[in-house]
Amino acid sequence: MKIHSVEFITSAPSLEGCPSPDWPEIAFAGRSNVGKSSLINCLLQRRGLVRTSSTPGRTQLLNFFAVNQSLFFVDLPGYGFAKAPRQVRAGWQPMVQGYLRGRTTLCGVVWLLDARRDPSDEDLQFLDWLEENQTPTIPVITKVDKISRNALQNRLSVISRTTGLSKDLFTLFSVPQRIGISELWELIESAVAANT
Ligand SMILES: Nc1nc2c(ncn2[C@@H]2O[C@H](COP(=O)(O)OP(=O)(O)OP(=O)(O)O)[C@@H](O)[C@H]2O)c(=O)[nH]1
Ligand SMILES: [Mg+2]
Repeated sequence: MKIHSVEFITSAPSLEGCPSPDWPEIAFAGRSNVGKSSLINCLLQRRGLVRTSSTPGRTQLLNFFAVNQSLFFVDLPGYGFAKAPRQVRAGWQPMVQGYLRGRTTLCGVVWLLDARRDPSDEDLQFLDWLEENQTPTIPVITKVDKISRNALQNRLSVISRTTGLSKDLFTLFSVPQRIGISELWELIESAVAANT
């Protein structure tokens, strides 16, 4: 995908606050700190576009970006941040579930897992929602630069077993090593094409 323009549009607190659904949309989800914002910056070749941080749980709204004036990218708030204020944690589920259920132009969710971690209960719960909603899901294992090739094969087996998703469905990704960018773009473009 050739990126001509990228623009931050808005941060929405709920489905009702989302921009008018004029374009197909791809959302990015995963536990807090998994690397959603970094991956979006990497796909869009804009280093500082989406705020990333080493402090988990900073992005607590639905953040909309316009890509080429024809596609929305949505950086969803991460789950599993135990230290977030209770109010924030309580608000997360209705916000994200409302969005997933109600956003008619949502073509797919890029779902990120950390190469070094076992999928958590929250990861599996989130995958259940995606499956219940029949939301096309693009699973990604990110931060693959953090472990050896052998370790990665083992992690892929564990992740595949716990999620019930076959190994070949996962796209391996690394921001610093720029692994997976064109593969992921292809999957995103297919998801958009299948839904428009
Ligand atoms: N080594 C390595 N580090 C990464 C990679 N992707 C992200 N990181 C780092 O992981 C940390 C968290 O990244 P973010 O992109 O802010 O994660 P996030 O999922 O947006 O986090 P929240 O917005 O808090 O939910 C940052 O320090 C990133 O630099 C990767 O592929 N490899
Ligand atoms: Mg983020």
